Amino acid sequence: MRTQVVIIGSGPSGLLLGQLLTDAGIDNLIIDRVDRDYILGRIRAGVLEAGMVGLLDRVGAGKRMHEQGLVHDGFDLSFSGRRHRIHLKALTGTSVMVYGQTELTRDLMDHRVETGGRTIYNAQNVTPHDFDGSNPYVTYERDGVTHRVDCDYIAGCDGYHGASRAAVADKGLQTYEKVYPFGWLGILSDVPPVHHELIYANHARGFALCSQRSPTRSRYYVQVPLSDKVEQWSDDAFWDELRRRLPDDVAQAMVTGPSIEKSIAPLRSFVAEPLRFGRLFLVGDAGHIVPPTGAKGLNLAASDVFYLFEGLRECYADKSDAGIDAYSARALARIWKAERFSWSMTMLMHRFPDEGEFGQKIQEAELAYLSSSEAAQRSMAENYIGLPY
Ligand code: RFL
Ligand code: PHB
Repeated sequence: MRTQVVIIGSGPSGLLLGQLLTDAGIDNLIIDRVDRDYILGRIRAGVLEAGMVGLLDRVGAGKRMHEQGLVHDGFDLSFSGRRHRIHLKALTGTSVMVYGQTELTRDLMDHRVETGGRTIYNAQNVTPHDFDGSNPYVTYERDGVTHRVDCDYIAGCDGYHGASRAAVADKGLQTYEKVYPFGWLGILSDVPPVHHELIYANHARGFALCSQRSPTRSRYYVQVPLSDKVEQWSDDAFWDELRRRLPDDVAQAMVTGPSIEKSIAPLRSFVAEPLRFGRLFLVGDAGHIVPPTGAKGLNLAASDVFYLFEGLRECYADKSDAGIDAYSARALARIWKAERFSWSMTMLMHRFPDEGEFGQKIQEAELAYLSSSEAAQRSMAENYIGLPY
């Protein structure tokens, strides 16, 4: 089989890139190691920057997002028993869209089918080959048979544990990493959100986040030690702990109910450099991870996709390599700024076991400064709504 671009991974990065390429008349094939339902079972991101919203509109997959997504003009920081609103819209002129990654992925998958895009699911041992030369190809196994797909380029959109970054590990790849000593225990529940916007809470017992998916579905998180297991946390224990970390008025207004999903995600910052190896490109979580505190992971994947798509389009339409030559540096410039923001918001909002009372006092001082300085709020808002690309 032959195609122009093989995309490894059918997460948001792979699907968005595939649709942009299809719309530009560039043939592509997506290969994923699991199936559609498995991918749609992952509960992940919830906050979309305007850049991501614009890309979904551009590929014609934004209809349901505009019907069902929630436009948020701000969010609250909670600390010392009170709340302070960061007014995104007033500070930057821009809002964010709250729409679940699951729904966005479903929309992109459905649109791909409608527009004739091809996806191979349940492919084992997906492996990129010969991307250093001019005739790369990808092999995979399915039902015991090995298949080969020849192509011009390979986009590694296969997430943090994928095959693409593994294939370049011994080719001069440099990695930068910070692992945080805690995780987020998250639950999804069909109860109305406690507040119409998100609340990020700094509390002596640890961080908490009140998020949402719709007017009837809430997503909540609490910081937990890495040693905690999800089985240790009954729904009642989760709700009790969440309420303890929120101001009284919020805790009292909280509507609780059974969880429909519960999981623990470790927090890490990670960047791989460079993001291009000959005709293979690393895109999205395959190349970098941010802790979820700044809601940046999915949105960074979207800017990578945009830069790579522009480069590939120039290759085919203009016979120019300038865009793909610039891909790694352009993407990394934006990635590091989002890494900085995600790290700083993580440091500001979580309890660090080794920081002690000094660390807590510094956090309180920074939060007090934030609530009194419009310049500090504007800086936070500018990063939260997403830097331009
Ligand atoms: P994905 O979504 O991991 O998709 C990768 C796809 O590749 C497939 N795959 C393979 N296929 C073939 N061969 C292999 N060897 C393969 N290995 C893997 C997988 O099956 C999968 O289908 O990466 P992608 O597309 O780059 O998307 C990245 C986002 O998923 C991620 O950055 C966000 O979810 C991060 N994130 C958030 N981002 C935001 O922008 N806003 C948020 O509010 C936000 N909240 C979050 C988050 C991530 C979280 N967790 C669980 C890590 C909240 C949480 C709790
Ligand atoms: C979510 O709704 O899952 C969510 C929202 C904001 C974040 C992280 C996760 O910063």
